[in-house]
Amino acid sequence: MPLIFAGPDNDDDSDASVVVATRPKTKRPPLYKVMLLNDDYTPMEFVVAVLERFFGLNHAQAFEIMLTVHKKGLAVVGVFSHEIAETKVAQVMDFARQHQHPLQCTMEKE
Ligand code: TYC
Repeated sequence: MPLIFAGPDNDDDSDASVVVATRPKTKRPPLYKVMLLNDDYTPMEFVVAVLERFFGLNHAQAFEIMLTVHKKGLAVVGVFSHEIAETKVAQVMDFARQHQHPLQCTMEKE
């Protein structure tokens, strides 16, 4: 037969604090895909130069991604935090505008 004691507690802590295990909410920030779009006018060498300059790709990697964009219409060139993605898009768009090429670069939540 269980003995249930329902009287006042006697643990000397005045019931002042209750420790509850919690799981800290550490939601990782969302990531953004940065994409390059194909067009009929931007020279291939310019796109390769953009990929080397702003995305740290070597020449072979840059050429391969440029060809993917050329054939498929677009490609993801990197995945970044919102702030970094915005910066990359702005850098590419500014550089393309300076050289009067219609190259388009966009970002999208992953
Ligand atoms: N289609 C372009 C050409 O034939 C090359 C190109 C590749 C343009 C990738 C844009 O994002 C691009 N000159």
